[in-house]
Amino acid sequence: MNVDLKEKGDNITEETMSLISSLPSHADAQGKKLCKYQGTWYYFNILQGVVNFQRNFQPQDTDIILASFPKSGTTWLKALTVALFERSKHRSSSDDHHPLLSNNPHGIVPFFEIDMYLESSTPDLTKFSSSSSSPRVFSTHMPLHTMKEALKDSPCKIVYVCRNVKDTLVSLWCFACAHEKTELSRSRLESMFKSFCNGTIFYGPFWEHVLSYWRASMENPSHVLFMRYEEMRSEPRGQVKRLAEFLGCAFTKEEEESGMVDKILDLCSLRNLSGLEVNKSGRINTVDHKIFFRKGEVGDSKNYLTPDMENEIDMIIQEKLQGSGLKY
Ligand code: PAP
Repeated sequence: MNVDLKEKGDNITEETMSLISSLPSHADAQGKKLCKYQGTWYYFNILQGVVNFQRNFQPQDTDIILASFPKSGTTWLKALTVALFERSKHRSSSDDHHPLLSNNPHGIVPFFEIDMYLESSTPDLTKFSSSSSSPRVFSTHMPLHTMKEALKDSPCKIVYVCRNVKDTLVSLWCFACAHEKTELSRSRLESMFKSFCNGTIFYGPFWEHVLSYWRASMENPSHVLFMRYEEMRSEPRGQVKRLAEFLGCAFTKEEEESGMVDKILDLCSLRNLSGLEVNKSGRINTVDHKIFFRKGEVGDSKNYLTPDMENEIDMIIQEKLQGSGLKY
């Protein structure tokens, strides 16, 4: 076993270390090591979370899994899903007991591999109740093929949110710099751009990720819902209604007439969530809640990527998605 693979503070078992030593690996521009497992690049500690999840997760038929490539709208999707299921319990969005007012969406809907299964192979799932009004809701950045065996043909519902690749890349860069409390540096953007394009970025290749969910949504639309961040921005009412229908909690006519759709959208808006005390000052793991909220603008990448960078990404995506029916 190669002990050098082990990074300080990581909870990696001997067995996983031995697995890692058999996998392709590389270091990112910061020197942090990643390995390629089942077609996807993971930091070593996160791979432990993936393996723990694969071995131990027991799905329930009513489970809901919110999936995404990082920086594609996960926080928003989590908030909307929580708000949809909580709406019967909280008539008013200013209700002090609403979970979104006292917790960040990531604290309410944990990631399998980054939160729940990172430190423990058998996390306590008892706090996740499943009742007819609120099923268990989890999230992940893993591609669908990595979850397939663990889900054991469960009819659980999976919602995938996808975002324009260039905006995703810029959002990732801004997040990384904010997390490390460094200035936005061009060299950092360029190195992330390279690993994004050659597929070696954390959770990459992007195209494999998005295609795993896209194909499943085409084959089985009642199992996988494919959403787009840009459509959520441009027609939020239609998209939140679509989400509610898929989740089995469609808005009633009375709810629509009473303005419930807009109430949920207001509660979950970037402006509202980022202004809440819990999101201005709290943190989850080592991440300040506030850095999950930035601009939320469609097309913001234009302000940072050069035309050459944009062309290169466009060409790669066009080539990789060819024939899939998925368009950007
Ligand atoms: P994650 O992968 O770390 O969970 P994720 O929430 O997927 O991050 O993506 C963050 C992006 O969503 C940020 O985009 P930006 O960097 O281009 O601004 C963030 O601003 C945006 N975002 C967060 N919350 C919301 C929200 N409530 N509505 C719209 N966009 C949001």
